[in-house]
This record gives sequence, structure tokens and C-alpha cells, in this order.
Amino acid sequence: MSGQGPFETNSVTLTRFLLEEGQKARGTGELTTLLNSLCTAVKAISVAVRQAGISHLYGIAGSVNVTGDQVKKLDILSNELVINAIKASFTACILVSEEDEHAIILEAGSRGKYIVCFDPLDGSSNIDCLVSIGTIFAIYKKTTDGEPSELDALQPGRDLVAAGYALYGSATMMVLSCGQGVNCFMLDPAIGEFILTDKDVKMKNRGNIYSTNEGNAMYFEPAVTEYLQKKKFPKDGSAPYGSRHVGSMVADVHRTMMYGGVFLYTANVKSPQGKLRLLYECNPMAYIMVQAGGMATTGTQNVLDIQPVDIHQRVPVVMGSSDDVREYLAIFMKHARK
Ligand code: AMP
Ligand code: P6P
Repeated sequence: MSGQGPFETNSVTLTRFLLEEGQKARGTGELTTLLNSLCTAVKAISVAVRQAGISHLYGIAGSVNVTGDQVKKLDILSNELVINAIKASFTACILVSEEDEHAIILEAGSRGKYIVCFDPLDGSSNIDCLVSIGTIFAIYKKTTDGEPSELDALQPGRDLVAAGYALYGSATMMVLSCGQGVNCFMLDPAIGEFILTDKDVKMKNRGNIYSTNEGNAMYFEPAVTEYLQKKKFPKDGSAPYGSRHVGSMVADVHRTMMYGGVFLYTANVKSPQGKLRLLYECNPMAYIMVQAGGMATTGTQNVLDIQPVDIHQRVPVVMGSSDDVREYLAIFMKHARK
């Protein structure tokens, strides 16, 4: 029965949702514990992101990460929060972070079967101008016997157990899938709990927004140029698409899921493999898109089918509403046959 007066007395919090789903799964509770520990880290990052300016957490920390990006203080803080929360859950054996060159192998005796690949604070170049940023995570099971190694993390997205992201935008939202659809939880700061707000999200088959960094237009492959031209100057009498691009993958992909359309970070002359990383950006976001009824492709294959060869490898990606992605693929394949 719902509560009376201004307070809902029966909200579905993320904690409750995970316990209910875990009950259904009749597991050991390890995944529930892991996801709840990630939830705690996200709450702490949310506080840090919103207090960064006052707490002097902005500004270049002076170092660069393994992929050459300037590392800002919030990146370091977020990375440590995620690592420590997962370690304290005793559920994981390998961590792969955008901020760490090598996989972190957790100590025997205090680890579990899960592998977590994550970008602790994606879009960090937007921190100082208060643009939305996010945390992205992907969870696999270790499938080999013996000592864990970095190689155990090289699994295709098809084998994901769970994936999701936190978006630090006008509100803080956790978006999660464990293979049975996508659910969104909004952080209620008054009680410090994530509340289920969007259940079993399903994308439109077609949208009317495209999202890409058109500053790379000079370097685009001909197929990308032709596709975007078709979106801007349609010849079939349809209206042109709108253009929206934040420059934070989590914000751009979340909008694509909620409104429909397509997000593109394709290969180009400057970045022959694209810019976005497979294990902790493209795979988890592609998993969410597919779970919400969308598609995610490199052009030559589904993102989730890629067999990773390196924990920081980059892949080109086009993801979003299925009809939009298929339209791109038709143009991509036409050029591939030339
Ligand atoms: P566990 O024994 O907790 O590691 O869970 C075993 C498997 O059950 C997981 O790999 C998931 O596929 C499923 N599972 C367990 N807990 C949950 C949950 N909270 N939500 C969704 N699936 C779950
Ligand atoms: P560009 C942020 O640094 C990020 O990793 C993604 O969040 C975002 O989509 C992309 O890079 C933006 O890259 O080259 O357009 O600035």
C-alpha cells in the first residue's frame, strides 16, 4: 500500500530492488553485495562532484592517465572510491580501471568471482565547466581456474553479467541491467537512497537526434560524412535530425536511450580505432542499449561480439535506436563494398 501524505512509505530503492532480484536468482548474494558496494561508491562520488568547486577538487592533478588524458583530482578520488568499495565487498578478483595501466589483482583470501571493468569518472574534461559526467561499470565472472590475471578480463560484452552507469547531471541517476532489461534509479538526497523512477526502459525504434563531435568532420570516413549529410539534408521529405552533443559519453548515451536517436564515435584519420575504450565504455553502454531494445555496432560487427585483445583497446562505435543504427550500417556496408 502506498504511503499517505508527502512521504512514500513503500518506495522501491536500488538496495531493495537488488535484494528482490537476488532472491529470485537464488544466488549466494555476491552480486547483490558487489552492486550495493558500487552504489555506495557512486553516492560518495556524487557528493564529491557536487562539492568539487568548493573543496578545490577541480584542477589538473598534473599527471596523465594511461590513455594520455590529463588526470584531474576528481578522477583520482573517484578511482580510489570505486576500488576501495569493491575491495571491501570481497566479491571481485580483478579490477580494470581507465585510470590504471594494469589490471588490479585482488588479494587471495579476500576476493570473489567477479571482474569489474570501470571508468570511474568519464567525461572528466568537462568537470571544470560543470557539464554532466559519469561513472561506467561492467561486471563479468571469472571463467578460468587458478590465479586471476589480466587475461581473465578479456571477455566479449555478450558474457557480461551486469553493466550500468551513474550520471552526475541535474540529478544523480544509476542505470543498471543484469540481463533482464534496464532500470533507472534517481538519487533522493534527502534519504541518500536511489529510487526506482524508470522501470524496464525500452527505446524508440527511431529517434530524430544524432550525437557526435563534428569537430572531427575533416577526419570522418566517407560513410560517416554521407550518413550525417542524410540526417541534415534528407531527400525523402522528412525533417532533418536535431544535433545534440555534450562530450560526455554517459550524458550523450543516456539522452539517446531516453529520447531515441544515435550516438557516434567512429574511427577517423586521427583515431583509426575511434577513441572510446571497449571494456569500460563501449561494452557496458552497448549492453544497456541492447537491453533497452537498441543496437550497438562498430560498423563491421556488433560491439558485444568483439573479442578483446587489450584491456584499454579502443573501438569505433555507433549505438542507439535500432532503425537509426541499421540506416547507418546500410551506408557503412555500401562504402565497405567499394
Ligand atoms: P551470486 O551467487 O550472487 O554471485 O549470483 C549468481 C548469479 O545470479 C549472478 O551472476 C546473476 O546472473 C544472478 N544474480 C544474482 N544476484 C542478482 C541480482 N541482485 N540481480 C540480478 N541477477 C542476480
Ligand atoms: P572528444 C570523455 O573524455 C570521453 O571519454 C567520452 O565521455 C566522450 O564521449 C568522448 O571522450 C569525447 O571525446 O574527442 O569528442 O572530445
